[in-house]
Amino acid sequence: MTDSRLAALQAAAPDLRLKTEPGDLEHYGRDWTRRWTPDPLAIALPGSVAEVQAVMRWASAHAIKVVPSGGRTGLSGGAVAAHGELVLSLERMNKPLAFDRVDRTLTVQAGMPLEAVHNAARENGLEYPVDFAARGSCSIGGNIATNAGGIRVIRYGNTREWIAGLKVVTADGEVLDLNRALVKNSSGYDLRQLMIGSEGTLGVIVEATLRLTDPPPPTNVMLLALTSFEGLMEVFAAFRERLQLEAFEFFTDIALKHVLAHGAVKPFEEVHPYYVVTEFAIGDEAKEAAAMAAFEACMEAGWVADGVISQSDAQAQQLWRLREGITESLAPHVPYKNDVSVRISRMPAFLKETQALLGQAYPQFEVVWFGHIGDGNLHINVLKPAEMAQDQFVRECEQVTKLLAQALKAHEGSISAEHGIGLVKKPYLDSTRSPAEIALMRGVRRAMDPQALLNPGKLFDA
Ligand code: 2HG
Ligand code: ZN
Repeated sequence: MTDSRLAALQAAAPDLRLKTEPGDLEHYGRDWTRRWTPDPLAIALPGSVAEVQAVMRWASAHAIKVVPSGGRTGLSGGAVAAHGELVLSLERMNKPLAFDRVDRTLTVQAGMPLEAVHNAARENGLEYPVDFAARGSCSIGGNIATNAGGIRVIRYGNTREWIAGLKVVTADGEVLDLNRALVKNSSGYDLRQLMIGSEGTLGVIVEATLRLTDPPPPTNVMLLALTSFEGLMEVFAAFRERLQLEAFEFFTDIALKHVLAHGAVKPFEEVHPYYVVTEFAIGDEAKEAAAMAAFEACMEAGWVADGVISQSDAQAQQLWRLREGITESLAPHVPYKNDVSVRISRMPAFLKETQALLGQAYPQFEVVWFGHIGDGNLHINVLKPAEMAQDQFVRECEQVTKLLAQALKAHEGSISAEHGIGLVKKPYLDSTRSPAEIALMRGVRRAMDPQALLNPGKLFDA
């Protein structure tokens, strides 16, 4: 370790683990976006809150920029370190700390993977209900920093709903213990909520107290083959009116083609243009009859051409794989990602307009549509043709994202439904937030991190 700044850090925190090998710099300096060349100063892997404090005190004293880092599964470049920053990885702080049966809370370190959080809750007979495909690799701290959504938002809401308390280390190394798991706390600004979704720009989340809920009811998973895009929201209405939906997700035939090529099991003999995976509570005859009634109503109306309902857990997982495997199956094509949302009531008009817009804009590209249609959230992935240079591809996609951002502004939607703004969507923040809002956000940032040390360049330029 030749850098005198790193020697000073090691002297301040003798047991702090630091890595500077090229392979480590590359591994920890990038996230799933893969667009930027990682170039961090070093990787710090603290084992305690005190070590995180030591890192931030040192960073403040030496004006070193710091990228807080979880599982780096983000898709917006929010965890990239490409300009000599110190990566502050919470990877070693990955343990459950306390369970409280009366409060129904689980306190965990921020580096705990989401799947381990699920398991810890279940070991105590309860459920942490936020869930998505990256569960095995992402960390709860990263989920909180981006207010992650996922496949069960329709039933349980976003991460924000489940955070009872947060422990945060500030830019200058203070510890804030926010809300302390209180149910009621009308004592001024809720700084806990401000931290949620702040993308590592206001503080380093080191611990979280999560609310837990009852285990989910028994459910069935149904896969529907749809005849038209227009019918999509009608099918959603037909199911939501009759059933307690746990999930309602959509994808196209192009998405199906890619997951099947990745080993998923073909659901129907015939090819259909659109598909829905829905999961809903069952358990009594009335609910089962309601599910059949919803299905039959959609068949009669001509919106649905075929359907299959899970007969076992294994089959339910097989059906879910068709939706959850999409991101992984597209990764080799280096997709340009859009993650947009509008109010559910605006979805039919927005879908129609966007489909026309993208049809004209991208005749030369393969465009994959999927997402959490029941939350008004669409993922639009544009695939890079193999022969096209990455730079040119991104430039062309950015032109189209500008048009998409204009459509979102008109429909009062959001350029980032659940992935965050990071670096990727920074140029379009003003399609979703007014100048007055952005000015206030900058003011908050200045108040909490006057030297702009934390996650520099993400969300907006400080
Ligand atoms: C999902 O819903 C994730 O599967 C990833 O949010 C979406 O890859 C994407 O664009
Ligand atoms: Zn998603």
